Amino acid sequence: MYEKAKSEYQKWGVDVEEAVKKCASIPVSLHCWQGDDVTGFEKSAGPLSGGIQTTGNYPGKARNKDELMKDLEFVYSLIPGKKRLNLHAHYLIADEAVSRDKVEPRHFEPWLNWAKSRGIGLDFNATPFSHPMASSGLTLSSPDKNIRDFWIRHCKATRKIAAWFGEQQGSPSLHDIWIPDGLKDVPADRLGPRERLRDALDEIYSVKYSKDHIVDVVESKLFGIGLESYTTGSSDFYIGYAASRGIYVLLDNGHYHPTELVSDKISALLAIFDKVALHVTRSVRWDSDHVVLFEDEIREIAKEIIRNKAENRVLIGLDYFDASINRIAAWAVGARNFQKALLYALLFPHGELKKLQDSGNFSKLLALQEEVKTLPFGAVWNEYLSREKAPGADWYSQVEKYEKDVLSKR
Ligand code: RNT
Ligand code: ZN
Repeated sequence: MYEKAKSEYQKWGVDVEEAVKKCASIPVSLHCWQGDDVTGFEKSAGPLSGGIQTTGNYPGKARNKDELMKDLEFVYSLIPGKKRLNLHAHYLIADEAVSRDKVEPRHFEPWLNWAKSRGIGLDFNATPFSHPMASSGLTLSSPDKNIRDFWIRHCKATRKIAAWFGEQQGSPSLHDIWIPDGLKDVPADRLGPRERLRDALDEIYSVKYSKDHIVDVVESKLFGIGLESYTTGSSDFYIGYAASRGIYVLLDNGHYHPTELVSDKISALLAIFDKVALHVTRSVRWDSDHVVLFEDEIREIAKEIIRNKAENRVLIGLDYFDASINRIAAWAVGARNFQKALLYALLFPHGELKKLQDSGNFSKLLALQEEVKTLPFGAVWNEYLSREKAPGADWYSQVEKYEKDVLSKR
């Protein structure tokens, strides 16, 4: 079936062997937080807050670093392609309680060793939510200088850790700042919080690191639960901020109005910035962070990465958390689907289609784009899985076994 598929794609000028090889080389950062509903390992871990929410109470979630690492190892074995791991600051490993503004590289040494021995690069996130100092809904844009300073110290500490990862692992670590800051009801001052956020970020980024070690990004949002009327870190704010400060933006496709598409934003940013980062997710009516599907917008995002030859410029990460189903399955379904989207995009005759657009032949362009959709993609996907030593469509039986042997005993 693979040989047959290859010759079908050949007719469209698509080199399938090349596509399969390329797909295996594009790094995708798996989010650690699907494994435990964004809880983390802090001694005083409280409920998830900051306008985001996991729903569901499926049994078997990872309760400590050993369980999370074990689950990740299993999940990685179910997914083809080149993997990274995206950690949050509250996944620190320490015997004692450590204040968020005092996290240090040594608290992440076990993670680095674990990742290095598996050839996995680490990415990192500041964690300015699920914390008493974030209980007002305002962190870096708070009017309270104590609160702002606390989170400035936190973000400086997390950037230091990311830069250390980058140095140790030989590939830059993506450092993402997302803050929940916003207001539930009609603001009396919209500019003040944004000016405070700007100044806080300036203070955080005044510490300079090599670009070989860290890639700094800021992640905007539309609104959070309980913070519906105003978001300090809006898209406009961060694009302007990043452009003027020589850093980058991260696009989370759950963070826009329902008819705004991240697939369209990628090229808008690539025309201006040399990099853009992604959080790939699925929002159902709101930023619900449902498991990623193999659906139109996800394929379109992948096409934008591939057809612009931007696989080294678009830093891909996943970001969703579903606690209502087996968490391993949630991780694997979403990650396998994004792999599918990448491979699907790599099998598109982009050059031909672009020529049709540029020559104004829009009838043929429409006709061919629709024909490409039914080429024998499944046969190539199966071949890709077997070359990557990842299981085929029967992978779920392994999850059932893991659930019986491991998760059900927790
Ligand atoms: C929240 C952002 C953010 C978080 C993670 C846990 O809306 O998407 O990226 O999901 O940092
Ligand atoms: Zn996100």
